[in-house]
Amino acid sequence: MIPKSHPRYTSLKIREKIVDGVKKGITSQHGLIAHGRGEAFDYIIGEKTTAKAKKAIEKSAKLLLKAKHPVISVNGNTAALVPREIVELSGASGAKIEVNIFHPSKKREIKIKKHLEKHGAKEVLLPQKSCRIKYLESNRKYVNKEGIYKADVVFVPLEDGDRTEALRKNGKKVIVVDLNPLSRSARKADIVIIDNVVRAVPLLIKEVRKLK
Ligand code: PTJ
Repeated sequence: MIPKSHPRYTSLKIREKIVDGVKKGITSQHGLIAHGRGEAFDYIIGEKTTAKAKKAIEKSAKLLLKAKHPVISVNGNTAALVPREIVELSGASGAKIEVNIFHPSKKREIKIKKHLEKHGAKEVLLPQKSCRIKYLESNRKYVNKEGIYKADVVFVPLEDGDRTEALRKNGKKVIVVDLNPLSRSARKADIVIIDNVVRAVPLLIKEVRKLK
């Protein structure tokens, strides 16, 4: 139990969600390392949403609402940190939810899907081996025909490397949430929100609802 009086209470509670995600088989062990990196950047920005991030959130809400086939891409870390919020964002924006993970595991994909359903998702798409996007070698190339494959806008909360670039080469607009402004995802996105997903996604839901 973390005492509420602990000066790092919020940060430690978020960390606990990731550890829980690993225990449940939703988050990969690599997700713990990724989270640590994010924490370090969050510490530097004062663990607050910056004015620049707020502007990016406003632009993202507009882009999501303008899209014909928006999709929210969910990995093991996002599923552990903001499952209910992902479902809410999907409901508010009309974006589909699709599981897309870097470290291949059919079992984990299904666990993420069930976890999101437990939090209210009606439909969660899974990647299909028969359907892939171009310009990508990793497991992230497998997508769902009704989801990322035909999406015009993809919302990508925190992930590794080169997929943002590949998605763009496949003709999609990409919104990224990443605490590291130097990451490939952050640099290659159409819109980048430099913020923690635990703060950015609730603000994005609010903005989408306001615009609607
Ligand atoms: O579930 P999988 O198999 O798809 O794996 C997911 C991870 C995140 C493990 C995988 O994509 C990975 O290894 O990512 P990286 O290369 O460690 O990059 C993760 C990025 O997310 C880094 O730039 C971190 O700074 C950033 N990050 C971590 N936690 C957060 C974050 N950005 C926003 N909010 C966070 N909570």
